[in-house]
Amino acid sequence: MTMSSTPRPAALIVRQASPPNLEMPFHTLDERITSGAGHYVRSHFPAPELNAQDWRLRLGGLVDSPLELSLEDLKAMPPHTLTATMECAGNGRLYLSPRRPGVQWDLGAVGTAEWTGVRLSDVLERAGVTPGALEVVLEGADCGTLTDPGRTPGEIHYARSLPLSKALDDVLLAYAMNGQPLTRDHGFPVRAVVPGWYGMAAVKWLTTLHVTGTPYQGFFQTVDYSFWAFRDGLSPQMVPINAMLVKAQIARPAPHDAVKADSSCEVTGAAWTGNGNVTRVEFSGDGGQTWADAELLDAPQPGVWRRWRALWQTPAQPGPVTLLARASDSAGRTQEDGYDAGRGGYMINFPLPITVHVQTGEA
Ligand SMILES: Nc1nc2c(c(=O)[nH]1)N[C@H]1C(S)=C(S)[C@@H](COP(=O)(O)O)O[C@H]1N2
Ligand SMILES: [Mo]
Repeated sequence: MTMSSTPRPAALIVRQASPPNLEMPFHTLDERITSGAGHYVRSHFPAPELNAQDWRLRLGGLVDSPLELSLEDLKAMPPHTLTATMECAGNGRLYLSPRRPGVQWDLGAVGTAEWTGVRLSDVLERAGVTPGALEVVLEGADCGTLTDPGRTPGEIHYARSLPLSKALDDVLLAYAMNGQPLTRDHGFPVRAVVPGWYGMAAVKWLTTLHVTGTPYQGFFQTVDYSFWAFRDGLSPQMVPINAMLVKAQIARPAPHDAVKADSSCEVTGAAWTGNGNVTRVEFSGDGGQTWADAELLDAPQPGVWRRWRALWQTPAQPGPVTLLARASDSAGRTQEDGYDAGRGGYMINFPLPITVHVQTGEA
């Protein structure tokens, strides 16, 4: 299904030129699947230049037989294709006040793609995971040093771990995006895809899998991409960011657009969650005083956003107006107002205020 007033594909917005950190102009949201060229890029280090012939995936640690697989080996295994919405955990950081350090993402560090590759569980089964295994560490070929949000202990590789249960469930080692080989920016030749989780888990330029019996404590698991969780009535604990929180975003009208007074305005957007399906999207054209249900345009599909639309009767009075959207999911969660500072600039899922300007006459 195509949304009405189809926008032209637009270039990505450059938030940082090198390494490339690029976001989709979210007001161009159109098809459910984002084009490869329209999908945001989030990289901490310069993209390594790997070639398909020499690339190897090494699997070691708590396994019966360590593996070394070529791209051909992977492609000889049963292929699987899945669609996943991936949001950077810092998406929407621009809406935090006071400003938090990090890339100042607007609405576009999110996208949906169809990924093809092999199941991580098939690779793990081939090696034979031994008793006592707890996590799988995924490491990329990219490396460097950072000073923000903390100083790295010299040069490090990008790496994240997954609990064994997630690794054996639905994680893909993908070599294709929307039917094409991965581009360099998206992790050529192979990256992980972790359905329902924020993007930081989807390790690009994957070269190493290591099965461990203790929780991995790497930089991107602790210093970065962790948050203070309040659990069991205890003092807050640092927990690695994992599943995406429920969230709706408005695509059109775009922030600061002019809209015609006393008219019917179509509002469109998308909503996603890491826990089941989005079941409801509500829209407010008056800064949250009143809400009405939006229409969901896509069938439910776990891990994939649903586009939505609402018809908004604009006020007769000219002036600025705040639009809001709020989603709920099948896990019974609804976006909450306010931002928990313990999230440290990540997991920004309060309803984002989109200001538009109502104009009389020629809007
Ligand atoms: N090796 C490696 N993998 C990585 C990253 C990285 O910097 N290096 N960034 C992560 C983050 S924070 C996100 S949001 C996603 C972005 O994937 P994309 O660039 O394909 O959109 O990749 C993840 N995987
Ligand atoms: Mo991210």
